[in-house]
Amino acid sequence: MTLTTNQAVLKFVQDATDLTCPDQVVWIDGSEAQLETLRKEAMSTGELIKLNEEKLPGCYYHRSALNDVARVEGRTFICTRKQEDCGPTNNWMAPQEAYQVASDVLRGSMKGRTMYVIPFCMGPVASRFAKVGIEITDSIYVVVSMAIMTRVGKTVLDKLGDSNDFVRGLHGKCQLDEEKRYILQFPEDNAIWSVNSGYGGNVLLGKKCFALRIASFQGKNEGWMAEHMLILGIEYPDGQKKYVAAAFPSACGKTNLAMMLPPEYYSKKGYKVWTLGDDIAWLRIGADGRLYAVNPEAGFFGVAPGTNAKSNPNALACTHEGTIFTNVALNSKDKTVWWEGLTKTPPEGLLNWKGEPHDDSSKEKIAHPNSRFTAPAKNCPCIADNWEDPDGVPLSAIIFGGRRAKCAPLVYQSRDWDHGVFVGSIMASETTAAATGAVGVVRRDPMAMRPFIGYHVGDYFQHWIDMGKKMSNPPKVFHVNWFRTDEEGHFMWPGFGDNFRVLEWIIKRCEGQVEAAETAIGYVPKAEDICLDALDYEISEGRKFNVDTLREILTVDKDAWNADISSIEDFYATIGSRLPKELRSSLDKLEANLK
Ligand code: GTP
Ligand code: SPV
Ligand code: MN
Repeated sequence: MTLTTNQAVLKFVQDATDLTCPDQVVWIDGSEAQLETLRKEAMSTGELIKLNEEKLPGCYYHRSALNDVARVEGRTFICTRKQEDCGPTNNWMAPQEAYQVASDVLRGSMKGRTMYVIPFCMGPVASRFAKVGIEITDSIYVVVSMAIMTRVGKTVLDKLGDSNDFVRGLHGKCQLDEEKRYILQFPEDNAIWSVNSGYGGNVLLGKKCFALRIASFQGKNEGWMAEHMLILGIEYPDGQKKYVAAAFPSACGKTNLAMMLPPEYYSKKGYKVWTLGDDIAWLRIGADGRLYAVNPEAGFFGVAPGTNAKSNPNALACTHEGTIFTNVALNSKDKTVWWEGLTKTPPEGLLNWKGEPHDDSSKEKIAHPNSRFTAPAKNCPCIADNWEDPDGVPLSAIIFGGRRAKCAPLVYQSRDWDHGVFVGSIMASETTAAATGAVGVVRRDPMAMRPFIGYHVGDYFQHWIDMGKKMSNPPKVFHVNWFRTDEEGHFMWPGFGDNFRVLEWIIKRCEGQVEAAETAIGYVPKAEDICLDALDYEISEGRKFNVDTLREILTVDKDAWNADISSIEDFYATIGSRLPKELRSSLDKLEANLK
């Protein structure tokens, strides 16, 4: 039964049906009864495994194909009509060719299968920030995951009415052939086609494909921004709340920061951190000239390894009900899950992420390093009561951050908005398991958006500069690095909950309550202004963190920065004439400062 009379939606579904030839078409209405039927069906085929109902009520286990465990940046394309509009950070394919290539893969691919039509909304349905999409898929895993990660069903079609303004997402698992895997974005057509994958960011089309790649393009044209950012609120003992958004690359700490527990030293005094989002923020300018943030998602697709009762108890609590686990280890005895870092030693009876019995002598990871949980946001013990506010929350600060063993200090502040855009534009980070390819290679990752900017990176930078001109009270811009290491490779900063100490300094700067030292790269804290009270961290055996270590990680190492300049120059050179002049002059100034 169709759920709408919207002619554009019906035509989209009909065209997809004609192409893929499914046995039947099922519209997702958003009801629990329908989702439950689908879960049962997926259990009967092994696509989902029901977990221990007492320990993990409503939770399921899923394995993706062995060759299909992360985003595939090399097979992700921005299909603009003109090649020059896609820019040097993206792969380009001509739209006509892309539709042809994907059609050839999709043709007849749903014979003998069911096609699901998922109406979904990114952002609270009633919000002016919100945008509608329709995802067509032949995967029940995608349906039940989208029902956690977004708002789905009839209410979304009601919001859409007879409008043509929706993103057309077409996903087919096809043969899961990695040689013919394509993640295709058509920003000028509001369309996304994804074939031959069944994994996360490749197939949950509301997430990276829509809410970042397509939405960043929409935002440029409509005067707003779509960013790879968490959103959190800090509550002060007097009840005041301040909000920040932070952009870190994939698997670099967004979920952890968004859900952090402040050190007991602070929580005893009444400080709290509230989560509003852990991955994506849509930003709009309010009538008061401030920047407001909304989380377009409704769930968390979080990295499992490393999550435990100490590092992130809130994230762990999110996963205790109504959660889907993908590519973690399965405890075959009691139908629970495990991953590296959950407990010190693995329990007996584990099947690894590939489904093989775990062998204790094996050096291989038991859970895949990019294994994930898909959990409803409402499960989060620290979810902010206003996380679905249709107007969003006003940002005091934007924080950029990467994984840099050397170079970037613990925290620094930009001189102003334009310089802040520069700071974001020169971000670099070590690659992680969130995408296929080598791990640990430093690459330029501007605003943590390198894989997600749906158009030309130079135009994207210009859009940031232009947004600054429209704000009378823009957020202050900072850069952090939790990942500085010593000569032996140990993390020098405790990180996790202790990152609160840096957040405290950042808000003080926003409120004009603390001085800073002006350096070649921007404002750096005086060591005595970062509170180290009750901080107890052992960097390595016998080596404790102290104020001298803090001084060390606050130092601007001119040699390291000078060495980075040529890589920044090379990156900027690829942008050519579309590089905003404000960024060129910031780089010239940085070079001069470092002399
Ligand atoms: P995506 O979901 O891929 O966008 O990742 P994310 O940015 O949300 O990263 P997440 O918070 O899941 O963290 C990824 C990894 O970084 C985990 O293994 C964490 O344990 C580790 N991590 C997070 N915060 C810190 C920190 O402050 N210090 C250190 N040393 N590691 C951290
Ligand atoms: C990321 O890689 O940044 C993620 C996971 O958040 S995915 O949805 O696969 O993109
Ligand atoms: Mn992410």
